[in-house]
Amino acid sequence: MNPLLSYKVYTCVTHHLPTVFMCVRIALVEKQLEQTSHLIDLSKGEQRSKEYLGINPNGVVPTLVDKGMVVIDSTDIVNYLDTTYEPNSLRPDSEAEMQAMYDWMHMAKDNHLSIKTYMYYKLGATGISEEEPTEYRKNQTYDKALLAFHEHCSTHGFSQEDVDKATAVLDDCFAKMDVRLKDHD
Ligand SMILES: N[C@@H](CCC(=O)N[C@@H](CS)C(=O)NCC(=O)O)C(=O)O
Repeated sequence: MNPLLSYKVYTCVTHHLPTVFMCVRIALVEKQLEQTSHLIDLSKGEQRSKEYLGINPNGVVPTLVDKGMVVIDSTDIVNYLDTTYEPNSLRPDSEAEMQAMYDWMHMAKDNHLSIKTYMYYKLGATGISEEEPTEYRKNQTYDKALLAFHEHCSTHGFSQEDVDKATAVLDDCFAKMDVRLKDHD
């Protein structure tokens, strides 16, 4: 059995707390759930180890392992926690607001590669090293767009045009957030 299946939440060692983990952490606290964190060192590429790819085929954090159930992607983790555990529902009451909640969650998922493009460019990150792509390509069979992102990043890097496109997606998202937050606390 993959030894990582005995832990609970996989997060990462960074100098900042990634938003993808922050929302999972907030959900865990709201749902009054204990957690055991296991740190994955992104700077050492631990997220692409064979064992970690065995529980999260995308090779990213966070991952939740709950009673043998593996959930990947922060939005699905939050949704799983909220629908599985009773106290303090995180969901709105009306159908319309529920739909809006899912639209925001899907947008967060859809914007992921734009956020990554922007971050990698700004941080000058190279992602996968020259030796890694073959293994990663063999093991990461789940998210083709993410695979293409890493391959593009390790072979060409990002151009100003790539970053401008990513920035436009994020600007659009922030503009929608401004509208939504205008009349809400
Ligand atoms: N859509 C994913 C994104 C996860 C993600 O990209 N996590 C970053 C940390 S902020 C990561 O693991 N990066 C490592 C890498 O790209 O190799 C989620 O919401 O869980």
